[in-house]
Amino acid sequence: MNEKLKELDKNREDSIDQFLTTNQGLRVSDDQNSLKAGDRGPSLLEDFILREKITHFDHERIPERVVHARGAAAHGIFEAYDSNSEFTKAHFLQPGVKTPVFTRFSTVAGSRGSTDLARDVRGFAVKFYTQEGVFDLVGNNMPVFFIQDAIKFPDLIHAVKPEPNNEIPQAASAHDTFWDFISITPESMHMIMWVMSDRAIPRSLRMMEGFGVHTFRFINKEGKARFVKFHWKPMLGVHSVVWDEAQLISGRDPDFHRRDLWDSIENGDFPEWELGVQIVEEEDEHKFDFDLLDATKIIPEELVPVTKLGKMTLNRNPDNYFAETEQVAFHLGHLVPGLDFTNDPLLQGRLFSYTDTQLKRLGGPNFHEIPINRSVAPVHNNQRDGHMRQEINKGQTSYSPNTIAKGCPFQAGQDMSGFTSYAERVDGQKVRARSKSFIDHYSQALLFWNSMTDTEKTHIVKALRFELGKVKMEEIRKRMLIQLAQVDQKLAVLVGNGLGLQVPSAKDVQLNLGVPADADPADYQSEPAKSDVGSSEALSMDKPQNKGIKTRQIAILAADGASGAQLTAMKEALMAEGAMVKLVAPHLGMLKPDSGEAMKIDGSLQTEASVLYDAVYVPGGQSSVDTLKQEPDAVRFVREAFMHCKPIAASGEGVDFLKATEKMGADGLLDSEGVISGQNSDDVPQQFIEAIGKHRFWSREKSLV
Ligand code: HDD
Repeated sequence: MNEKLKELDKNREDSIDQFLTTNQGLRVSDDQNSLKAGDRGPSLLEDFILREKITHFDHERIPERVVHARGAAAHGIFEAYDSNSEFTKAHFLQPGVKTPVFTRFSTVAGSRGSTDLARDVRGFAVKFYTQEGVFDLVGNNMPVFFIQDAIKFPDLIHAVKPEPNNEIPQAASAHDTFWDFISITPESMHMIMWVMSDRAIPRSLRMMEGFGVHTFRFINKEGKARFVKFHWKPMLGVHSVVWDEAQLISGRDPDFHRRDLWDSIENGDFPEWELGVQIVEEEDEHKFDFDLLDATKIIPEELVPVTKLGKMTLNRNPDNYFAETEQVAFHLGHLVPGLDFTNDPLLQGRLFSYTDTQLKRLGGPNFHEIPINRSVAPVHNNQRDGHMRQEINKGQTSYSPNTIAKGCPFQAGQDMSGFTSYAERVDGQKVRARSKSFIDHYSQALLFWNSMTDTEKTHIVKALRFELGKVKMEEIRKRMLIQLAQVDQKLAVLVGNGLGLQVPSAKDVQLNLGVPADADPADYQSEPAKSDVGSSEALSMDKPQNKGIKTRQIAILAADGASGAQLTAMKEALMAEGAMVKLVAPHLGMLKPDSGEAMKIDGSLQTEASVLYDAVYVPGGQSSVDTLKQEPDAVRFVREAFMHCKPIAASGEGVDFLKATEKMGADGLLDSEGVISGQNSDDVPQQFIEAIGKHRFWSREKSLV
């Protein structure tokens, strides 16, 4: 058990074999009836047991996070690799050091009860309980952001949240206010490419990358500073679902991502990520054609590769959602020696916002004492009192300097792990302005577009058609087409085709942006995209990742009379590769195969759908196949798997079922890539496993580009 989990133990409560008590420890003899004046009479005010129970209930809710309200989290461990000391003195990054972590993933726009499958950025926040204090790496699953300056954050969030008059739509950016804002915020265009890409609809939280977004600093023992950008790389590869599937999952299982994270940890399939950094020497700060302080820019991995620092393994689910996942409080200002900030104006504003929001959300300045937030490094200072103070500070003094307590608690020098800010030279006039080095808003949006495969480009075009299709005001759609044309004319035309709109001509750009007359044009304009931006392979997800099929969810679709031999052979082969196999049948209970013992059915066609699975297999057995053909839900199961480009396999008579499905709205199914149909059933498992490893077969989709 890691140190943080041990520390949490003293706060854990378990009611098994215990008496029910009030909060004062009084045993309660009747928790079902309130105290009344006669059994048909009014309840009595003196019933302190009733009052305590109801009062506590009345106060159960705290404000949800103003952004990132919906999330799921897990405990784990981070183990540093061998080679980091040269770059940072941070203790948790020294060779072999193991540090407890608590990691929370989230969507951004939706409320606490919204669907996991919203098209949205995902938060990726990691709390490291290091020996030198808490370090929070509060990032996202996309490496850039919508805006360059924190002062615009409330506007961005007001625009994307449900509209204030009718609180519609929930957890969706597809509405007028969001696109109104975006259409006159060119700096958002790079991020828009990411959010409209498949990155915004991950297959699972375990298959997402994470990014610190801003440029931070590493400081080593000698005091040498370097710029760094943080990356989390999932060991299972980076994968997404398709948009139609995301929408269906939102109905079938809005907890899809949360459940997947929970289940995989319960099953012992611990999610893992490698942490890495792109390192830039201080003297190279200005060698790029973008500004390292601009959070709308990446450093292409081709220019600066990612150096791996260590591995995070999430290996324990929380015991209590509220106590841990809801009350965890992240903050960029939770920092340890060996790390420091930069002057990125988005980062600088965040440094204020996170403490402020915790004060509101968790109710006072003692949120660091809530068990999940407590540092494992000892805490001693002269801060005192406040709502819900837990610590019982001893002694006469709570000030510094003092003599009565012999100067305690002491300040620590650098050699005692004391934090000192990096002594960056700062020299400038006080101005409310944006650096001209932030002005190119389109080149990296084009870099992203160029780096996508045709499939990924098609998905971006469709996403934009969907989002802008939900926008009611035509002038907003047109302004968006103008913006997109600044990135790539073809992209704008393709989106325009879907909207039935011509791309307005370039000379209308300024006119149509609707820039307020008194605005500073620098906030709204950009240099045109550079012509030679090239592409970056690291940005595409549509490439062989060779990560196997571990933890992939596979449905075996069968009915009574299915071939016991084929079913068992497939199940065993898949499980040997670490996949999770579920038997789905028309009814729950036991399935009687044509040979061997009855098998437990994991889900019926009433509760299951292929969108909840990565692939589907139909074994032979005439009577099984005959039954399935009569079940519209079984046909739909395979048809949807086909539409969503998933691997499908059948053996023996199972192939007849695929033929029947093909006739019912799945044209070309049997000849498609990723569909394995073998009368010779022995080969099917191996081919199926290879196909699942490829995730999706996009050749089934109509390309738009
Ligand atoms: Fe933020 C929460 C990530 C910009 C203000 N943010 C929050 C969370 C994540 C991020 C992952 C959820 C933490 C959790 O799980 O509890 N935020 C980002 C990233 C940003 C970013 C990667 C840009 C690079 N955020 C940003 C700005 C501001 C905020 C510019 C304000 C000026 N963010 C907040 C907040 C939240 C928050 C209001 C809401 C709940 C919380 O902090 O604890 O303070």
